[in-house]
Amino acid sequence: MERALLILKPDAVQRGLIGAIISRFEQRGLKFQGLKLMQVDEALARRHYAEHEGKSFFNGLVSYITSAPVVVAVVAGKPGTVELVRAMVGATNPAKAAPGTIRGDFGVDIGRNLIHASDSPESGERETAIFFQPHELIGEWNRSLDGWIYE
Ligand code: IDP
Ligand code: MG
Repeated sequence: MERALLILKPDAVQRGLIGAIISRFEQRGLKFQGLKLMQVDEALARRHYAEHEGKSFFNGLVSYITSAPVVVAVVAGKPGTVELVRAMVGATNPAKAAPGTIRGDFGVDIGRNLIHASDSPESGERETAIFFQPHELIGEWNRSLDGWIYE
């Protein structure tokens, strides 16, 4: 299974969009392996976004992601799942994100872009490991409709 970490950022939670956003992944047919509400602290934010350290938006990004609770989730599917999830999320800047994507349907500002999604299968594994303990994840579980989603 290929996995992506999702973070429904503080703006998504504050705006009451948890259900609307989670629904899209369920409706697409992706399977959740983990899901929780949490408060991200500064150390975790810096670790997660380490690749952006030193960029002009880094401090604002850390403040944003630590400003209020988030929902974190791991979604899994066949190879290609990370790319599919990124397509559902849309461009980083919601003002440029296509309608039909999460950012393109719910956001307008790059600093309030609602959701994080891993950008590669390797990032998916790295980020899953920093947000979830192994016992918080259900790796393999059967869903009766799986045969109607994958041939
Ligand atoms: P991504 O979330 O689409 O993968 P990245 O380039 O990895 O985008 O940037 C991580 C996050 O940093 C973005 O989702 C956004 O919250 C924030 N960010 C990126 N660029 C800017 C910017 O120019 N201004 C403000 N925030 C930014
Ligand atoms: Mg990124």
